[in-house]
Amino acid sequence: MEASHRLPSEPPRGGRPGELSGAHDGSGLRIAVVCARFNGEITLRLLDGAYEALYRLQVSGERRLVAWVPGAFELPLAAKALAAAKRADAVVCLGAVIRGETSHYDFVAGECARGLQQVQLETGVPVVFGVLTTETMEQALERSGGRLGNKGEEAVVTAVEMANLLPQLR
Ligand code: INI
Repeated sequence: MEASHRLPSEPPRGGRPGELSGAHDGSGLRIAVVCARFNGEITLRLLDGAYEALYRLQVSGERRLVAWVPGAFELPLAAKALAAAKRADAVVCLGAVIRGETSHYDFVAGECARGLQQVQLETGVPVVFGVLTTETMEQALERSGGRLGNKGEEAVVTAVEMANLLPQLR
């Protein structure tokens, strides 16, 4: 597996004096997942990966929430509602934007990424961009449980790490 696609499952650095890092330990955390139905063949695979990581990092069943939205364009609004209501310590957003023949892809992918970044900066709640933006379906399959890992799984690891880091920074 290429190094750049490795699952970030190594314990984060932070052992030296003055270093801070978020543990990969989800026990006690509330993690919300928002999943887009568009390109559902892919997003279901991302969600499977997310569930695996939630289990592995010990996020308990009653502290998880999964919400479905129509497409990636709707992810920021749902993430904002969850984050603003303080229903989660981190929000994981899953989607798949696959380039078609029109410029629709650019608007959906761009607005989704911009919106999710805006939500986390405005609310202070980590919002993770678990959205595949690919040229082809094959590339999306490779990154959703294929030979290049699973972006949904990686997104949950990032969410747990950030949710554990942020209280230490405040
Ligand atoms: N939504 C996606 O999640 N992925 C796509 O690839 C996609 N494309 O290419 O059109 C897509 N479109 C729908 C969009 O997210 C909204 O649901 C729709 O425009 C209604 O607001």
